[in-house]
Amino acid sequence: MAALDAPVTENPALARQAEILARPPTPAWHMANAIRALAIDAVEAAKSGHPGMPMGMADVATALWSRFHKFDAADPRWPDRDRFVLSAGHGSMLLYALLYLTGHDGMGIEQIKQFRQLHSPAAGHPEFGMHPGIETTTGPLGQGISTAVGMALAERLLAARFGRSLVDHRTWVIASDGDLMEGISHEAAALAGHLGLSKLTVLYDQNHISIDGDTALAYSDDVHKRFAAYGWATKAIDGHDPQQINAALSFATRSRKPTLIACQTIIGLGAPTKAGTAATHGSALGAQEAAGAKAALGWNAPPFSVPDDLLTRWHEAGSRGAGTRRAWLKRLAHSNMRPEFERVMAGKLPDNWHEAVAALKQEFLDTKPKIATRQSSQKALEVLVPATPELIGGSADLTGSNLTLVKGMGQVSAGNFSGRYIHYGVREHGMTAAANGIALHGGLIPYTGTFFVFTDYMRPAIRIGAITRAHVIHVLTHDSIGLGEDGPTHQPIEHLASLRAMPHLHVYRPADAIEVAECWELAIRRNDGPSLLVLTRQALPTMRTEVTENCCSRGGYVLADADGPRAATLIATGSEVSIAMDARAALGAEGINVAVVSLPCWELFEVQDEAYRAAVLGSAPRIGIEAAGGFGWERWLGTDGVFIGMTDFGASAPYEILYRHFGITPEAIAAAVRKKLG
Ligand SMILES: Cc1ncc(C[n+]2csc(CCOP(=O)(O)OP(=O)(O)O)c2C)c(N)n1
Ligand SMILES: [Mg+2]
Repeated sequence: MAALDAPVTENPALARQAEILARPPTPAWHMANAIRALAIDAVEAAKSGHPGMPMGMADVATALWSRFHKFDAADPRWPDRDRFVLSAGHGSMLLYALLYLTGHDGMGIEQIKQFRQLHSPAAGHPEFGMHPGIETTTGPLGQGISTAVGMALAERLLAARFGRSLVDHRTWVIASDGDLMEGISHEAAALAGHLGLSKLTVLYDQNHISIDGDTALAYSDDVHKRFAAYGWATKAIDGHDPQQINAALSFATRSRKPTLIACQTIIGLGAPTKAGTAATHGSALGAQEAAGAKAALGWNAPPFSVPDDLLTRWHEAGSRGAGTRRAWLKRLAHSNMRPEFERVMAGKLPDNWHEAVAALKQEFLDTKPKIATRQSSQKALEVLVPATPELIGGSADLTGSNLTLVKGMGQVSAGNFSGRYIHYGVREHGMTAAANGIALHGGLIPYTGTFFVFTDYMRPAIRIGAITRAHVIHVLTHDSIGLGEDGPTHQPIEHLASLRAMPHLHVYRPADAIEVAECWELAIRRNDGPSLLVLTRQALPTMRTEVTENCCSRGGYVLADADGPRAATLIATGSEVSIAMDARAALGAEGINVAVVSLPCWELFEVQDEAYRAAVLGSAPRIGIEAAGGFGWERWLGTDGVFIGMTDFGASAPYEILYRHFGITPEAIAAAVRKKLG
C-alpha cells in the first residue's frame, strides 16, 4: 500500500511557532500556559478530548478573561455579567480551565481531573446546567455563535426595558473555522449585523485547520468581506501577541457594530511536532509530545498543578469584577424597577397572568368559534402579550401566516429595542438558536413562528433548546395536508413523530380554540424546556363543552364518551379530532357507541398514572387518526389497533379533496370501526 503512504511533509507552522516561542515571555504568556498545561493534562488523563483549540486560543482567552470579560467568580449568575460562549465546544477544556483558574466554586482541580467522566461538570463538550459558569451547551458547530446572537439581542431588549444602569453587558464568543463554515452562522451573523448588535464580539480562532486537515481543502471565504457585508466590523490579529489582542478587544468594546476578530493562531501551540496540524485537534498529544510541549512552553509544574503565583494572578482576574458587581447590586437595590427586574430574571410569571386566558376560554366556550387553530393562537396571544410583558415574539417571514403578531407589540429594529416583535427574516435555524439564546440569557420568554414543515430547518437548534431546557415556544402553523394547495413540500408527514421522539420537548397539537388556549397556558407555564404549538391553517369547530379544567395538562382526555358501553375508542389529535367526532355521530346513529379521545400532548399523557391512561384509552378496539405518518402510534393503539393517516407525502389540491383522497374522513373511520367490530 505504498501509494497510500503519505509523504513526510514539512510542517510549515513550526517556523512560526519557533518565532512565537522565542518572544520574551510576558505575565500573560505564563497565565496562558496554565490553560495549555491543564488542557494537555486533562486530555491525556481522559485519553480523549481536544487539546489543540485551547492551546491555540489560550492567549486570546487570557486577555479576554483577565482584562475585558466582566464577571465575578463569586457569583457566576450575576444578571449583568458579560456572557461568554465557547461556540467551538470541542475546545471545552479552555472554558473549564478558565473557570478553574479564576476560582469558580464547583470547578476545582478534582473536577478538571474528571474531565469527560460521568457526572463531571467538565464534560466532553460544555453542558448548560453542569456548572453555573457555562452559559449554554455547545458542540454542534455553529450553534454557540447563533445562540450568542440571541443573548446579545436579549441584552438590548432588556436594556431598553430596564435601562443601562441595570442592563449593560457584552456577549463574547470564541468560534472556530467549523463554526463559521456552518450555514447557521451565516443566518445568525446576518441577523446580528442587521440589528446592529454592537456589544457582540466574535473571537474567531482562525487556525486554518479542521479535522480533515488544512481548511483550504474546502474553505476559501474571505471572512472579512463576508462579515463586513453583514454590517460587522472586523480585525485581523496575531492571536499570540498580547498587544494586538488587547488592542483588538479594546476596539471591540468601542465598536458601533458587532465585531469579528480573526485571530491568527496555531492549533496546539507548543506541541513540538504536531502544532499547526489536525493531529492536535481531537486526540491526546501522547506522553512524548505532551512533555515536549511543556518543555517548549517552559512549563515545569507537575501535572494538574499550577504554581501559586500564577494561580494568585488568575484568582485576581476572577475577582476583578467584584466591585462592579457590588456597585450594580447597589443600583438594583435603589431602583424602582427592582421587583419587576427580579421577577423576570427569576423566570417568575406575573401575578394573575392566567386570568386573561381563563376569560378567553370562557369566551371561546360561549361563542364556539369555527376558526383555524393558528387564529385561536393569535387570540390567545392577544391576551397573553399584555398579561406577560416578558413575552417576545417573532416569525421567520411568515408573520401573516403564523399569526404571531398582535396589536401593540412594536417592532424590534436596529435603532429600537423597546418593541416585542422580531422579524427574523427567512432564517428558521438562526431564529431558533437566537430564541434559545434569549431564553438562556434570562428575563424574557421568546416565541418563534414558521410553517411546521420547516422544523426540519430548526431541528438542531430545537435540540439544543431541549438539552438546555430553554423556555422557548415555537408556533408552527400549516401543520398537515390541511394546508392544501401548497402541496407535498409544505405538508408535514414525519415531523410529529420525529419531534415526539426528542426528549424534553412538549409537542402540542390542539384540536380547537379552547385546547389552543390551554396549550398556550401550559407552554407559558412550563419553564423547564421548549414547547411546540402545532396549528392548522384550516378552520376547526369548537368541540369542548366545559373549561373548568385544563384538560390538555393531562396530555389526553376523553372529549366525548360513548353513549353506553364503548364499542371502540377513536384517538386523534388536532384537526382530526373533529373528523373523529363526526365519525362518532355517524356511528352513534347506527347504534355503535364510540368514544373520542383528544391526545394533544403525548409527552404529558405518558406521565399520567396508569389508571388514568387506561381509563382514557379504554379496553375497546382503538382507532388512531392523525393526518401524518403513523410511526409511534403503536404506543397508544397496541398491536391490535388501526391507524388512519398518511403513508406518503401529500399532494397539491384544496384540503377537503386531500382529506378524501387520502382517506382521512368520518366515513373511512366509521368503516374501519365496523370492520374491526366484524
Ligand atoms: C455540526 C457539526 N458538524 C461536525 C462536527 C464534528 N467536528 C467537531 S470539530 C470539527 C471541525 C474542526 O475544525 P475547527 O472548527 O476549525 O476547530 P479546530 O480544529 O480548529 O479546533 C468537526 C467537523 C461538529 N461538532 N458539529
Ligand atoms: Mg480550525
